[in-house]
Amino acid sequence: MKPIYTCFDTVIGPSYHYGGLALGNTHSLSHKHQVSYPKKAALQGLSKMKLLLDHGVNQYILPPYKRDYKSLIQGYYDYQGDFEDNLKRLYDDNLNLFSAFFSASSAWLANAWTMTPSIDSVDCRYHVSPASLQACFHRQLDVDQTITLLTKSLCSKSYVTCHHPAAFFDEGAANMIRLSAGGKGLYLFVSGSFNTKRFESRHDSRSWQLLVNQHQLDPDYVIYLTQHPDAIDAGVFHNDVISFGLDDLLVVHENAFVDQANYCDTILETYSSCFGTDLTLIQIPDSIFNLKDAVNSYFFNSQLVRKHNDCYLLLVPSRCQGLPVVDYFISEVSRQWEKQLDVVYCDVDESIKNGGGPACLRNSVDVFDDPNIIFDDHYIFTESLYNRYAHVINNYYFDKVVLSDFKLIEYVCHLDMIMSKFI
Ligand code: SUG
Repeated sequence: MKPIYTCFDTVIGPSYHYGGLALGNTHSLSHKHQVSYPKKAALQGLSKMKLLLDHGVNQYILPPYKRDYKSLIQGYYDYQGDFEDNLKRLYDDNLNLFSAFFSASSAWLANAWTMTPSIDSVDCRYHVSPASLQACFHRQLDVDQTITLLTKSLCSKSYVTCHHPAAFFDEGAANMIRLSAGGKGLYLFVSGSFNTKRFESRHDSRSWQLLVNQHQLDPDYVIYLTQHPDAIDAGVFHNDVISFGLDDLLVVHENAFVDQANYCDTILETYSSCFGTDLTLIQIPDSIFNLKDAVNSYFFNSQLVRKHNDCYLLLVPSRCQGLPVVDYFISEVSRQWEKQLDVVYCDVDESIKNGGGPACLRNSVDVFDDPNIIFDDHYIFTESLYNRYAHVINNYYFDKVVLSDFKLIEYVCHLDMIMSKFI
């Protein structure tokens, strides 16, 4: 069976705000405590899913992750005092923790897990590893819910093995690229470097080694890469901020990896020896588009998808419109790659202001069976689900939010009420 490229996104949650909480993420740091627009953010995310649906992509939608604000805050105060007072108290005592408790960072599903298809494993099962997200406390708070989602509702136990999160730093599929020639995958697993000057890295190579074993992947179809420390210091906190790829196309900034020239040769050679065909590798030179441009524009976070008819679609962040790099890329791709690629702009700018572009908002997997037997069909994105969720967002989400709004118990009750609409 031909693989069905399958995407998963969540609805961006109603408490969406700019907490400035994310390690090494210059967008999050520079928007710290600015006014946020949760309704706009959620509608942008939903429109991205609709665009993919309209292009015939197999898309799943998950409700926003739920946070039990009361337990988090009362737990912090050892259940002493009343919730209403403690809300205000935490805001004054520890603003970052307050923000972390209200974070809607589960929206960036690319970091939630890493899933590999049955064709790649010795036991012919799908495997999924929830990411530990240890680098940022506000993101770690979502891990249990990811485990529950994967084990109790989204995935079929008969086909999918769900592993425990690694005990090492792991930021999920954002640091993985799966190349292929239509069948088995060749994996690029990217992790951070130790010798950075400005920001610590967020992914430990040991997480990938563990995953390769647990998912029973063929070691001959795995390449480990290390992020260039200059890239991390420029704000490349995940590899999907500096490269993207799928099947026989790999697009990468010239300064993404340590020892890049040698590794690019290795990737090209390994691809040819695994599949007997050639990989198209496009390197974007630093001279036309430097690391700062890459981070500011989020060009490399464009979402590349394979459609049913084996044509490809690239959702490029709308803020890249007019940038020379897009013309450069389009001319290189049409010169070097034989497949058809449609390039479409997509506005998820509210999410990018927190460091999450089109590709960060989704997780994905190639499905080699009927997707309905692998995943719970409640989550299949349809026109009617689009209308239902758009209605909830339009009618109940706040237009504007500042962090101090969450000090009010009425606000917090309103968030809980919105969440109940998604069930
Ligand atoms: O972990 N931002 C997220 C963005 C994740 C982007 N994902 C990928 N590149 N795949 C992060 O840095 C900001 C939250 C805040 O500051 O309020 C945040 O968590």
